[in-house]
Amino acid sequence: SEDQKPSEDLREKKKSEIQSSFKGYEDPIRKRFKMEADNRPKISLWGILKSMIGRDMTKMTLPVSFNEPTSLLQRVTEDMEYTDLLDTAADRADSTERLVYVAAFAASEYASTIGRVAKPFNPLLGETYEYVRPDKGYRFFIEQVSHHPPVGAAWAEAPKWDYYGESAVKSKFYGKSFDIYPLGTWFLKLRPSTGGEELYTWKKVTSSVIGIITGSPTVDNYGTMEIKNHTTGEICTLDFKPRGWKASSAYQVSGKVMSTDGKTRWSIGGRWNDKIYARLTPGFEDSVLAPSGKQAHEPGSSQAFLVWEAHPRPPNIPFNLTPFVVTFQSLPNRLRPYLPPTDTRFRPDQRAMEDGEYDLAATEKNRVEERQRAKRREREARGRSLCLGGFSKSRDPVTGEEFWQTNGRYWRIREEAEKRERWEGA
Ligand code: CLR
Repeated sequence: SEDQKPSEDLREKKKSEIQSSFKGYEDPIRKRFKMEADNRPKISLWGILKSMIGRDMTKMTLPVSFNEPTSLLQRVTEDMEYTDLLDTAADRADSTERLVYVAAFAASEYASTIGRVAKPFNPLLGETYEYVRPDKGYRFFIEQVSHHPPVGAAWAEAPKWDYYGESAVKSKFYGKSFDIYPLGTWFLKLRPSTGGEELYTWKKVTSSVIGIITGSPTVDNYGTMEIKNHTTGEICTLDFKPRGWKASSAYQVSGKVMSTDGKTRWSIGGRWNDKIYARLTPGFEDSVLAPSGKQAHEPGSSQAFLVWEAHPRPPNIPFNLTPFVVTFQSLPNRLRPYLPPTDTRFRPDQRAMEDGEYDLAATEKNRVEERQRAKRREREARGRSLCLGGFSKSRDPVTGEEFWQTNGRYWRIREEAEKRERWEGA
């Protein structure tokens, strides 16, 4: 069975599967937008929101100047910024140490939320977004599989891991804060150097816009995350502290990795906007060995080591985006023929937003949404299946939780699109 196979076999197999999807990504990644700075009109958030207390996000219509030039599909793609942590995790010989890196990955997803009090564009039903990084060895795909309620199904693959899950949120505006509760479970299949495959899951914590009334809106993330290795039974808990009144509690995250007997192996601490450290519980030093047989960290120390550090945030990027996000909407000529018309990169409204043409963005947004309604009616009439990614709802046999399983349809059609020089089935 797959459980026992040596890691090289499993990793090689995946590597050869995803290789052909790297086509189209030969150009260097994008470094900046056309526009130098966003001159968004400064409007009071409270002034606009006060009439919407009690509503959820799907029932709030906001001027396009509250948007940022990303889509919700791309906000999920932001999870891919620190996948090097997963590569590192897979190469650690000790399972509790792997869990430290996986947990750091789960927490790293929040670093990019700082300074981003803006609404991403709502994906249309059937909208897709692919993001491939040959330099990092992964391919990522996400598709909007439901409109009411909005649901995105995501699937990422690399030689050492698969990461997949459902992006769906519940949201509510309480007046004081605007809270977003993610619903789906995220799954990670890791192929450790020691062989076989491991399954990890976790759920995302609450994101919240606070300081709306006082006029200094900020994004906070809080709650407890439980990252579980279902293969070994080991658990990591991470506690994201709510910002509160004291500046010192902002961004704080702390937690521990426990072995199956409930003993704490590692303590984890730091700030999710900056750095995360881990410290081995004294007495466990001998059991954590690097694959080479050398001690994984400085010998004899129960000193904290740096697990993760956030990438710098250059201050001059429009909309307070990260350099990683700036690469998302780039559309080089070599990539064009590989993309289906449903890809977010073709949305004229988002493109206009990125170029700072806000009025155009607003009219294009209406046009796109209108066209989408017409297209949906037409498609329903023809009874065509919508799902390009070949997603279907399944239940994981190990955790018992629901998830969107893909049959790999998207990447298969993409490969054939090359031969036919156009997309079919979109
Ligand atoms: C959180 C992680 C989930 C996917 C997801 C969905 C909705 C996103 C949320 C994440 C982050 C916060 C978010 C939210 C939609 C709106 C909200 C971007 C990425 C912003 C901060 C709200 C802005 C407030 C407006 C009134 C301007 O997997």
